[in-house]
This record gives sequence, structure tokens and C-alpha cells, in this order.
Amino acid sequence: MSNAQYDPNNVFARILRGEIPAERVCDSKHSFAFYDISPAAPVHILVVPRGAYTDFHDFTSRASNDEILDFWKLVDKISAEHSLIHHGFRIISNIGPDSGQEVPHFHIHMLGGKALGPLLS
Ligand code: IU
Repeated sequence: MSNAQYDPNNVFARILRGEIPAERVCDSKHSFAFYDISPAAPVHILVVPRGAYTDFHDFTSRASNDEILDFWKLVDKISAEHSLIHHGFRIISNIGPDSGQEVPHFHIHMLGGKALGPLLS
């Protein structure tokens, strides 16, 4: 199924194509994880699907079950390998204009490595 809304030149699409660099964390068949260039916590990892999805709703409604499972399994693997699971961590996904989503390729932020405090502060 096509997605006319998707901008194939957004920065994460370009990272996925290897056109601009990113510090890889790990990857899987359908997903890729890298460090946020401007970390908001000691550990700040972004996880993206390789497929062309603009946001969480687009991903959840159009991606295959295989892609969705692959994505969340990679998130869980990262949380274990980076010891986030032991102390706790936060997952955030900005979705659309009210959220301030900057990059229109679905991604989640994994934040941890310290006590993060209230979500909105
Ligand atoms: P947002 O949820 O779309 O607002 O988050 C975009 C994130 O992408 C933000 O935290 C940026 O620091 C991050 N980022 C990046 O890691 N590498 C880049 O080249 C660019 C943005 I542009």
C-alpha cells in the first residue's frame, strides 16, 4: 500500500539509506536503532522501522504484523542490552503537529540512564 503523505527525503529516511551518518545501536530485519544526535538523557536511543511510515498510527495501521513485532522486539532487546530494563526507562513517540514531531518518519525515543522526573516539566 502506498503512502502519499510520506516524505522520502526526511532525515531518518536518509539515515536508513546511508546518505547521512548516524551512530548505530543495533538493527534487525525491519528496524534500525541509533543514538539521538541531541540527547535529552544519558541514554537516548531512537528506533525506526525501515519502512516508510510517517507516525505511530501510520505504522500500526499499514505495517505488517512481522514488521510491528520486529520493531517492538528490537526495543525490548535494546532495553535489556543497555541495562535500561533494570533501572527503568521511558518510551516517547511524538505524533503529529501538537506533539512537536520534527521528523516525519515514525520513531520512538528510548530515554534512560538517570531518574527522569515528571513527564511534563
Ligand atoms: P521528534 O520526536 O521528531 O521531535 O524527534 C526527532 C529527534 O531526532 C530529535 O530528538 C533530534 O535530536 C533527533 N535527530 C537526530 O538524532 N539526528 C538528526 O540528524 C536529526 C534529528 I535533523
